[in-house]
Amino acid sequence: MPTIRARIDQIIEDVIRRNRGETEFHQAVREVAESLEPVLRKHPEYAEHKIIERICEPERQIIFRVPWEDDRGEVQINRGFRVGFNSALGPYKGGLRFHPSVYLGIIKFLGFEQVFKNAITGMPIGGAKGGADFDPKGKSDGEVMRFCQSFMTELYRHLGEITDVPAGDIGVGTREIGYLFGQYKRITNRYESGVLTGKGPHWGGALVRREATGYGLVYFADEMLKARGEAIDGKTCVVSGSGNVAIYAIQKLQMLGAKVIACSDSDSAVLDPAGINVDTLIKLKEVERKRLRHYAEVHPTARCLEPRALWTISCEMALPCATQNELHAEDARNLIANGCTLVAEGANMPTTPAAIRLLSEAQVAFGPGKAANAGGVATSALEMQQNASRDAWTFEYTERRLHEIMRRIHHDCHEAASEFGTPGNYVLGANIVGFRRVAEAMLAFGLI
Ligand code: NDP
Ligand code: 2IT
Repeated sequence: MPTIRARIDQIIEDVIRRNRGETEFHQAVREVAESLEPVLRKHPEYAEHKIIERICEPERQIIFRVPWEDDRGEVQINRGFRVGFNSALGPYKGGLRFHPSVYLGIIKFLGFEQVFKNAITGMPIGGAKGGADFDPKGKSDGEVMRFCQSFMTELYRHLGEITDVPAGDIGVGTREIGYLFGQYKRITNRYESGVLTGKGPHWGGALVRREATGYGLVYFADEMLKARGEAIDGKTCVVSGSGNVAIYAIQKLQMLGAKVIACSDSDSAVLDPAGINVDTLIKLKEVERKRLRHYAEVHPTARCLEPRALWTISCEMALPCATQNELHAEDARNLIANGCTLVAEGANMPTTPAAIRLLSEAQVAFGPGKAANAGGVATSALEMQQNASRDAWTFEYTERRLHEIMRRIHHDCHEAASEFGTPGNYVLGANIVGFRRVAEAMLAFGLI
């Protein structure tokens, strides 16, 4: 019999061999698998039934051609993806990413993470992810609409409110969800509200879904601080990105009394010692769809830096909210040297493994995305619940539900880390909570 450690190493090796070149997927699997050694020791039945091996193999992977016509009448071709990773706990659930960097390895890493994240929410949702290598930047509304219509013309046959329910991610917001929903409705002859989440509030969307990931992230960070006898009020923060997650994280941080002095996009970081103005961010990024550097034209107190210079700014809290592997070991060293005591991930896998190690060694509180950014998908599940009951809740009630969910997620991850002898290790806590819930359901279902 191989030791548990050898068995885990073999699982990782097999994933690398069978999914060649998909480096982000390998990284996500390694991070989870390596933390599960104590769980397999406690639950030999998980190893016996090859639960980790089965979880690492997506239940289904769909890859399809997306042809569309640009404004000049030229034919364009993109590649669309939907990976239904695991449906042990509910219908496939997870966002769609439209970004030129998208390929199967990115969608699989995101889908894999989503399985555990969704389990951690405690809601009845399985894990999935999808998207396309389409770049919405610089495209007209008409081009985005034609792309979304073509994308849905293939994808619709794989979806359904109790089969697979996509939502937004990078490059996919309410505008894109609108075009996708419109095409789904037209092709299927069904007003099936629960087939997509992140819809506009006037056509079946939940209030708070737009704010949910950012707000939830800050609620989670708040719980992490409370566990250390600290509070958000008065803390100086930097937030990377300036999209959906970043904007509403900044807004909630400010509501709780923190001072947010910097954010970024892929071209620049903006440092504004007077405090980032969220109204300007919303106008620039959501309404005008402009680059962040224009922020400094409106606010003379602000200056533009290189995007990566964000992590050299002195702060007490850092929230990476842009994309995967954006916070490197060198950035972690700078944050530690400058007095940062908390990092919580709004993005999926934004912190490299080497950076996580350095932060943990320096006793920086670290909130992994699977737990810290789960408020977005949890509120998607609340949207599904409202759609199923043909109801619409108030902003206040929905936000209260989100807040309770984030408190419970923190509590569960904190407890699990302590149960396995590593109090304060949220990476381990989150992986254990998520894995155990999926594993128990898979055991109950037999070999499927
Ligand atoms: P948006 O498209 O709204 O914003 C993305 C932001 O990140 C933009 O500022 C963008 O800058 C920046 N960014 C994206 N890709 C890169 C890159 N390769 N290099 C540098 N900067 C980049 O996306 P979201 O805010 O929705 O998503 C941000 C992160 O949060 C992602 O990791 C996503 O998976 C994760 N997430 C999102 C949830 C949601 O509900 N939307 C839920 C949970 C996690 P630019 O405009 O220049 O590209
Ligand atoms: O990464 C994520 O959790 C999301 N992009 C949100 C998924 C969802 O279904 O709301």
